[in-house]
Amino acid sequence: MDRGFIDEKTIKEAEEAAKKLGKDSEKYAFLLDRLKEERERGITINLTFMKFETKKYFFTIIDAPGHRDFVKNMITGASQADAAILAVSAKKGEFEAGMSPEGQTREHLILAKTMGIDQIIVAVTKMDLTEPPYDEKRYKEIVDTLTKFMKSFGFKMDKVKFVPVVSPTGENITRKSENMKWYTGSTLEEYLDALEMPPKPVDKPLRIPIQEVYSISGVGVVPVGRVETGVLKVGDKVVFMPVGKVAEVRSIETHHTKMDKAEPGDNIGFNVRGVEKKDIKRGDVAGSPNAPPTVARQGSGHLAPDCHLGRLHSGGSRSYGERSLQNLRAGRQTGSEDRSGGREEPAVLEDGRSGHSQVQADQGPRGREIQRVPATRKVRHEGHG
Ligand SMILES: Nc1nc2c(ncn2[C@@H]2O[C@H](COP(=O)(O)OP(=O)(O)OP(=O)(O)O)[C@@H](O)[C@H]2O)c(=O)[nH]1
Ligand SMILES: [Mg+2]
Repeated sequence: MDRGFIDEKTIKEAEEAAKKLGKDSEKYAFLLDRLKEERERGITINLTFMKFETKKYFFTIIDAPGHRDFVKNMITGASQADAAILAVSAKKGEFEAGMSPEGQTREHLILAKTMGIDQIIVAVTKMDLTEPPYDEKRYKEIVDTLTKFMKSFGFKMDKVKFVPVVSPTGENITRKSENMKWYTGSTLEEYLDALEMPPKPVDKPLRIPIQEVYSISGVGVVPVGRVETGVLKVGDKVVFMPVGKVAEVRSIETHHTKMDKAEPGDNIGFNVRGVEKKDIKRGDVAGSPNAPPTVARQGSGHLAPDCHLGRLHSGGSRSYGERSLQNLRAGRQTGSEDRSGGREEPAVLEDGRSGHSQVQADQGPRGREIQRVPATRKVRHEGHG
């Protein structure tokens, strides 16, 4: 807001909605939380994408939910991020809750690491609500606890920054705080500018994992996703896998701005002619018909069962709502990063551990001959898997 990327009208609208619900203190949260349920419950549910520019970069902010009920959306958001800002409350009891065994701060750090995000800016928020306010000792305690935990989880701490902030007033976000003279580090905005830009693999074949598909009246089908590799241009033909349908790209947009081509890292919506909305789904991948995304029934990868799923057995099976991961069958685990320095090929990957597994889909990827699993089905635990 301090940088003028949110217009007056949007700010007014958020303020009024907050007033109406008697939640004046949440007017800024309402800028990103726009669903009725989000505003009533005072939590983020959906992902919100918003553009933002610093002196150095054009950012897409992905606001992701912290609440554990919506962790699936958080994972989708994290999968598209190059870096993360983790907001951690300094308020008495709130930090402790986040770091408890079931806590959300703990879970978000584990997920960020699992999704390959190593650049993290930890914003220690609510510094105005510490006892006493703006307490340096409380900040240091939080930094120490998080540093220990993150180190044990394999984060390289030279890529992790900590900054004490007060969100509603913007202290240490866009300007140094008068109330925290003891803090000598950079502002959050300066840390954003110091992030390292990941390489842009423009020479690789086009791959756009689809996050959502819209059908907009007067426009047509608009898949949304982030370009991971390659380049997409207006007029190009694209193929959506696994359905295998080819379509033509009529326009590309990022944050309501038209563009002629999109490159790795760009979050885009692109209007296509030649497919229907029902043909494509979250989790599908768009690519060039000359070098289409391949579809496999078997593969190997680094798996990290999290506390929602529990243990993962060799030979166990598990089904997922997202059909790209239907009924994974864990094969032999070929390695392990068991933090207790455990066995090479354990039969079970426990919660909190990770290891290389060979996996196989019981059903083939979705084709016309294969029954579709309803998208709303929750992650389910089968047998003892
Ligand atoms: N006093 C004070 N209040 C804050 C600060 N940061 C956030 N809040 C308040 O805390 C409440 C929750 O803030 P949100 O921005 O919704 O928190 P969030 O992390 O996005 O929450 P989820 O998206 O639901 O995980 C709101 O009422 C904010 O105004 C702060 O630094 N100081
Ligand atoms: Mg939120």
